[in-house]
Amino acid sequence: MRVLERLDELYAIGDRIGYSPEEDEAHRIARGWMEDAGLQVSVDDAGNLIGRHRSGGEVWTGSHLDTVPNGGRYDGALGVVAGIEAVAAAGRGVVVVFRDEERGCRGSRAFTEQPGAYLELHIEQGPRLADAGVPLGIVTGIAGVARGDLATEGRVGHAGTVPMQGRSDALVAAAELILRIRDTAAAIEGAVATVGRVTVEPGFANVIPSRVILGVDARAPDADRFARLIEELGLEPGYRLEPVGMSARVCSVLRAELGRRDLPVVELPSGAGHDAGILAARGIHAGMLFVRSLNGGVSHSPDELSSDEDIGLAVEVLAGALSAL
Ligand code: HGY
Ligand code: MN
Ligand code: MN
Repeated sequence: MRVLERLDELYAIGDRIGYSPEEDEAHRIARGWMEDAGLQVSVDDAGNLIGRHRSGGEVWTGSHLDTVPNGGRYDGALGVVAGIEAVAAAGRGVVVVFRDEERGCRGSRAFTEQPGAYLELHIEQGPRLADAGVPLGIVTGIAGVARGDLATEGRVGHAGTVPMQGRSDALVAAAELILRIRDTAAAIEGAVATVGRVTVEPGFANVIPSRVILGVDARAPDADRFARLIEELGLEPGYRLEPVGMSARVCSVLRAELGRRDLPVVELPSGAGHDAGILAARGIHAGMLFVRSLNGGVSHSPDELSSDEDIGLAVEVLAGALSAL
């Protein structure tokens, strides 16, 4: 299947950090695929790649081609490759490739067009569909995400001469804070919090740390729990996207498409952030179709996996839904 071959071609580039030469290379390849499909190609000021079917239509689809370091084969890329197929099959509509989704949806936040509707296919990146034994799912909403730093202070000193009693070690304090962050999120149903980055100053093994900065990612499925989590963490987010619902209109078209194929309808929230969330927050009718993750739902990892059969079905449902929208 051409979709799988194209996913392999993109994966072979390796890491594609936002606005890197590798992301540029992926956009160059995708541009060629759009042109081969007869789409009219343009690039906006943020570097988002747009392919318009010559028959017109304001129903958009797409995703992103950037990745996290050592990421998976499907995150983002599947929605782009499948989107090109689906717009070509539907004979109308637009496919967009947003820049730099992983570091804060920079491309979609700078995007200025007003699609009539937007539908993104994405791998689930979690275990829910596999646990339910179904290939596809309809996303009901996208969790709020807040990212920011929390710091601890200590008293710098010589690692060999300062007695353990009376030390003020910033990294020991950070270790205690990381456990408090974990417990705070665990106490709020559906909330998650992660410390993905630890910066130790001055960072030599023979110096008692004077300061530690923790990079925190905190998420929750609705506004109340999101606000509570941020407050209880004492986080001042440098990046904050509120929880957002998906379009009822797009969800009902997806339900109909699954029903037409006698497929079970499972609806689920997304813990991962997506470009669709940026558009939905702007009032655009945005929705998402998830395809089942295998391997326990692992993502942001080379072990990310979906089956060829599920992907083939997802492309079909996407094309049908774009036509129906
Ligand atoms: O971090 C996220 O939720 C997404 O993978 N960018
Ligand atoms: Mn993604
Ligand atoms: Mn991702």
